[in-house]
Amino acid sequence: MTIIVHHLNQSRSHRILWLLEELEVAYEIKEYKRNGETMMAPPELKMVHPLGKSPVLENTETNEIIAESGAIVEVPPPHQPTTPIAQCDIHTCLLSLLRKRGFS
Ligand SMILES: N[C@@H](CCC(=O)N[C@@H](CS)C(=O)NCC(=O)O)C(=O)O
Repeated sequence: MTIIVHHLNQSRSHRILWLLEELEVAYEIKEYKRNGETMMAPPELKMVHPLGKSPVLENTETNEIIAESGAIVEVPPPHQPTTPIAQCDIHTCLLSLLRKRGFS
């Protein structure tokens, strides 16, 4: 089984990399670079996400593709956190990131 994170630089996709690292799940990164002038994602990302957004998680064994960082965290098919602590840590992390960006 291979997990691929379709990762855009300077994006919330970092949360998913953090998640997989914390869970010690092996994964590969497919990198996409933002356009230096517009800061938009490159068109190639639309091959995996209709709106060209990141993060996207792909399971090459099941051919499942999940978009939306919240959904990836809530329903990570091959690497479901098995302990409530793992789930709690993930949400704490997301919450603190949102707070840093001015959301309450
Ligand atoms: N609600 C989505 C938002 C996805 C999203 O907007 N991603 C941004 C990066 S944080 C993106 O791909 N932007 C590139 C673009 O719009 O061209 C999620 O949480 O995954």
